[in-house]
Amino acid sequence: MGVKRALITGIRGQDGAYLAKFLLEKGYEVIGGDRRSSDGDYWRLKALGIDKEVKIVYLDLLELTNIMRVIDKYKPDEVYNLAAQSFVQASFEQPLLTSEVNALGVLRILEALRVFMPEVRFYQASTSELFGKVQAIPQDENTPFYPRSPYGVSKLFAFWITKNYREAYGMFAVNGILFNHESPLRGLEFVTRKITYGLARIKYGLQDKIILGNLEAKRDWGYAPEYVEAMWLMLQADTPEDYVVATGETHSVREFVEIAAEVCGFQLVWKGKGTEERGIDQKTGKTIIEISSEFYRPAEVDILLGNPRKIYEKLGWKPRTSFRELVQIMMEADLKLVSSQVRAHRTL
Ligand code: NAP
Ligand code: F7E
Repeated sequence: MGVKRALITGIRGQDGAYLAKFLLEKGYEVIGGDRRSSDGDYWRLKALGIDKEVKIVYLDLLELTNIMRVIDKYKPDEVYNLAAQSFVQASFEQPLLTSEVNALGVLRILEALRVFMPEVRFYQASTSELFGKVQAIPQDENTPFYPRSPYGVSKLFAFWITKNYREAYGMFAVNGILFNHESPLRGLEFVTRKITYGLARIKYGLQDKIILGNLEAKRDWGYAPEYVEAMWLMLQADTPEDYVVATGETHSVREFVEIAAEVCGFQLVWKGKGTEERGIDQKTGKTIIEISSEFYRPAEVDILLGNPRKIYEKLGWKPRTSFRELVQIMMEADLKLVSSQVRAHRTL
């Protein structure tokens, strides 16, 4: 068999970059679908040193004819649909756009594949947000869904339409139900990166504090480069099935802040309650964390905790990075990044 060709939608995102690197290392030819934007900087691909190796094509999930042309032209062996409006908070402000991209966008791809390449292997980026107001702890492949945001609801449609195309047309179409996964390439608006980048900037005197929302929310946080490997394994399996991908541990936003602050060298103490609570650095007496209702969600997902037993038993995947190591990796990367930004600014 010749070189395998993979099409990754959402190539500019965190997972797009890590998956592209992983597949290139496996000898794949990687086609990266990118919705056009005025900003041509593929910073994540550059950070991984693969910006020259990925063939970028315009691919917007809102445009069926665009999807059809790309699939017909490149005829990929595997399609990884990672493109999405992926920020839960924004989905409350842009529910229609979120649904157009995350729900109907998936159907557009599946229809194009059904017409041009029904033999393709298709991966859909499903999410632990499907469990939302959780009906069981921990959550596995049999736990009923109860999404709590327009994002979660849009992904519910995507989950079922993927399963439906598998059952109705015999397509190799699978859902990876991935719990939160983070890295130094995470977008700055997600809470983990907001904390590590914000603390690094405080450390270097570039900002005074970080303003957060609900510190009690708990998530099952894993390390993104390991999660893209799980996506690939699902498409190499003998039969198309859906899998939960998680660490099997849950931690609060508060714990994330505390470990990140410690790695950064702050001595964090908490004072007050609710939106009046403050995180103070004991060494300087300065407030470095504040709380604002602006960052609370209209409907919150209080706790996510996944059970990855099925993927371990059937495909041999398991997480390798602990929660503390993840926070440390992200905090150290942001300290390095901000330090280089400060140096670059000084030499201007
Ligand atoms: P991400 O960093 O937000 O990347 C998503 C990418 O989708 C972005 O590059 C974005 O383009 C692109 N996109 C948005 N609208 C599009 C459209 N209309 N057409 C084509 N591309 C579009 O997200 P991620 O963290 O890598 O996550 C990858 C996928 O996994 C997403 O589907 C997400 O919902 C899902 N997921 C993520 C997690 C997680 O913890 N990271 C967990 C479960 C599931 P721009 O760069 O131009 O904005
Ligand atoms: O929020 C709380 C917030 O925005 C995590 C996406 O990749 O994972 C991600 O969705 C928690 C929530 O991620 C702030 O209320 C507190 O409880 O980092 P997040 P998310 O909503 O879990 C899932 C699996 C996906 O599929 C999504 O695509 O942190 N929180 N204070 C805050 N969150 C943010 N963003 N900002 C705060 O200031």
